[in-house]
Amino acid sequence: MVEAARMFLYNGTPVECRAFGNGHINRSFLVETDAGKRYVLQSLSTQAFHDIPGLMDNTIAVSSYIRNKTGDPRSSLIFVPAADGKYYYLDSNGEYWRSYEFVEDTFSPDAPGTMEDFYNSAVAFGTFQNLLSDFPAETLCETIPDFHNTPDRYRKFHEKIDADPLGRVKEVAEEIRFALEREEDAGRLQRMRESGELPLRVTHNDTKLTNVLFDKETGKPVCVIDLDTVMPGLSALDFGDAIRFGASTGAEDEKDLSKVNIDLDKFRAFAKGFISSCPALTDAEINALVLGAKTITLEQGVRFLDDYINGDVYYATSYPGQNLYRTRTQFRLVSEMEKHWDELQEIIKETLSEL
Ligand code: GN1
Ligand code: MG
Repeated sequence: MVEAARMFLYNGTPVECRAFGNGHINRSFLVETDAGKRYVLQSLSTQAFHDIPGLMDNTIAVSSYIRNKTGDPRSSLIFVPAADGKYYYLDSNGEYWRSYEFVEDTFSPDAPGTMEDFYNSAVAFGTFQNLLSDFPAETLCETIPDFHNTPDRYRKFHEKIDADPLGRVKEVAEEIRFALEREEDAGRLQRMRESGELPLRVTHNDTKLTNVLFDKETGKPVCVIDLDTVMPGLSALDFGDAIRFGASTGAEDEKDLSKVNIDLDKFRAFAKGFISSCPALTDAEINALVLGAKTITLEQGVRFLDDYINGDVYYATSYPGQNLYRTRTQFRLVSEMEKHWDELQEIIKETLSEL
């Protein structure tokens, strides 16, 4: 970390560096220099991302595009080049690093955030997608191929079940049954993508509320962060991933499942913020939003369970069994969405009529 901190062209010399943030994949640090400037320094997971130079090209291209379009210097992150002019640094241990200017006077809410934060995050992600509706998608590399290709996630999941490397499969028979009963349904959006019924967009693909910075003073969204998974994708899944995380009444690893429900008021608030700030959405996309929420929540449960069966090698965990608890909250939420299906569809309809 110290080696990396010295390699970026900072304003001043780093004098302090401490752990920062709560991502499951990359590790983040906050660096302070003797010039009083603060930067976020991140070590990027090469297990998740196999093409870091490509990932940084995407990130820089999208961030600059947004800043040029809005004319607002705070509307996307400003990355700092390393001494060789590249936006990443490969250290002597083969670890990749990148760094960006810390955005002062902002905060990123802890899950699940307040109603107002959640509404504002919907505006942030809806605006993000709308700003990128004319971005040349073909110039982006796929930083994780098939990232939200749900049938492909299921295919890999079947492989893990068959391999059962740690003998954990027998412990999770009930969770596996839950996932497999819904396999057919889980592929619907991908099939609509392939048939052209749903347009391909430049999407964020990790629309957790914690990936938005808010202004400390006004509470308004400042910018969307974590562009590692910006790729061509489906708007319904961006919508859905935000719901999965932010409209759940419980934490992602809550152990008491009776606390995990879908907050219909939060769903309504998010739908209003997202749809109203993304006029580019087609009718077919709007009709797919509820299915997007269910699909991505199911997919996320399958991904957590896959990692549990595989020995917890992908997601950072802070205690044994965390991936299994995470799986259960996701599946509980899926059941909640199924139970409230008609109400959720009705909320989308009402939102549209009120616009
Ligand atoms: C990971 O690292 P973080 O928290 O930004 C994951 C997302 C998951 C999320 C679950 C590259 O995101 O896809 O939805 O955990 N990112 C990657 O909370 O796999
Ligand atoms: Mg992320």
